[in-house]
Amino acid sequence: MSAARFSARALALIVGAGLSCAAASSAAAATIYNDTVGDNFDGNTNMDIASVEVSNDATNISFKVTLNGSIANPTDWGKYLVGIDTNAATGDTGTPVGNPWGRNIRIASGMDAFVGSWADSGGGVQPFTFNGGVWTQNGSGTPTLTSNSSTLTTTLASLGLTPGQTFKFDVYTSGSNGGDSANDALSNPSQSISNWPGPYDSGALLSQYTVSVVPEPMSIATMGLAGMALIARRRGNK
Ligand SMILES: [Ca+2]
Ligand SMILES: [Ca+2]
Ligand SMILES: [Ca+2]
Repeated sequence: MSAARFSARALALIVGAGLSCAAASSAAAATIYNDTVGDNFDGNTNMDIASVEVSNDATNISFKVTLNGSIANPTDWGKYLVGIDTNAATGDTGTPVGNPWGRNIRIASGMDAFVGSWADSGGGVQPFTFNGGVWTQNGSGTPTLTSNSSTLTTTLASLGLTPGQTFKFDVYTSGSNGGDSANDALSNPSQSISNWPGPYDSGALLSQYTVSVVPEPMSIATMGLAGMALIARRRGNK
């Protein structure tokens, strides 16, 4: 076997392995965070977080919120919220309202991004970022609903997030009134509040997620083409 032939074969194996890895990793990685069941103050099972699964691909991030009971009509009035803390030195530190939805919920280290969502009438998802004193809503979406879960999907960009970034967050259930607080908080295994207005501060009880670095479909294709071109060129030079 000539050296040129060997290196072309080796390169083909390497490119092939690279493509396999890229194909596998383009499926979203997921992290599951479990909460105590039965820890919410009012006993409504549609307010009781059982777990939250976070995943992302190159463009989007998803929070699948699973509740301890039905969120379908007539218990479709729940609001499912995500508070994100990307930097301990920035964010909304308002008291008791540290979010764009007027809820009596805050993160002591400043909420930097927020997702508000509801399940009734087909549901809705609203992503926000906080930038030096003002909350901005960055588009809107629709949750994927099952009888006991709501998956909130939005772009990484709509929350100011980038691949490789690690952030802290909490997920809250809340009611229909503007001043309602966190009936349940994912990152607190004990009861969060004792009445609807709360207030609630996640404080240091936060979860953590690192945005997976996933190749764009275009870069996978480019990598494959570049590899094949290199092999063809080497074969031609043999
Ligand atoms: Ca719970
Ligand atoms: Ca912050
Ligand atoms: Ca909890």
